[in-house]
Amino acid sequence: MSETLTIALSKGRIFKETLPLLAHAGIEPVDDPEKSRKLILDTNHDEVKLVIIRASDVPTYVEYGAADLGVAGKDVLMEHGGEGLYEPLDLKIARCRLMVAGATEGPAHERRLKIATKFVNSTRRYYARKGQQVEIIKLYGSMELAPLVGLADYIVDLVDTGNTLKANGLQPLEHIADISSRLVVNKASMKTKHVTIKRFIDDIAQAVESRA
Ligand code: PRT
Ligand code: MG
Repeated sequence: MSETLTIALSKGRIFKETLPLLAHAGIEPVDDPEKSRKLILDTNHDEVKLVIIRASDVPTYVEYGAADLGVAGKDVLMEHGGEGLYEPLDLKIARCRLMVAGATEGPAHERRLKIATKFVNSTRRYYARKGQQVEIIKLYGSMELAPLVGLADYIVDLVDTGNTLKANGLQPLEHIADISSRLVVNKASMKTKHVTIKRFIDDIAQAVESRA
């Protein structure tokens, strides 16, 4: 590789699960983002940098070309809208489900249901498709609390093991979407750095296959 490549990643589970895929493409970060305060990480290749940002900011960095590539959950991409990005590869990591959850299935309410979520756009689309009028209450985290304190009837959140819901007396009720992380690519980079990016995508695709 000779062209520079900037890859946007979030800390935590996406970083951890992306590392083995990058390793398969011969890319290894020099610093550990959980230990370092650096936001730009060098790798064993001078021309490849990792930028460490909030998960929900990854599509924005890639759309504007501040990063050539990124890894983002499908939940984040569904909220972002996915415009201005290519999404060439399902990495099959950080898997979970986007679900409606609540205390009980309960009788149909007379009044309009209140749904608390940070996934406002996906929630609006889901209930619109069902033809159900709901009031959506935007939260930034700890959605599980909302039904417990009467802020909302239901929540829309990501569920993996279901332990978080259970610990708060809630249960998964309706499945909205299966979620996994996707490789996203800036549209201009795909043209101007075609050979380098194509090779990178092929290497990562092979890594995904070999782990399937
Ligand atoms: O934390 P921060 O606000 O910075 O951003 P983030 O929450 O978006 O980042 P992060 O690293 O927590 O999640 C990154 C991505 O991982 C998400 O966008 C999803 O695509 C994916 N992912 C996979 C998950 C989960 N599994 C998951 N279980 N993201 C969050 N959770 C949370 C969920 O919100 C709930 O609070 O874990 C809890 C449920 O887990 P269980 O196992 O108890 O069901
Ligand atoms: Mg989180």
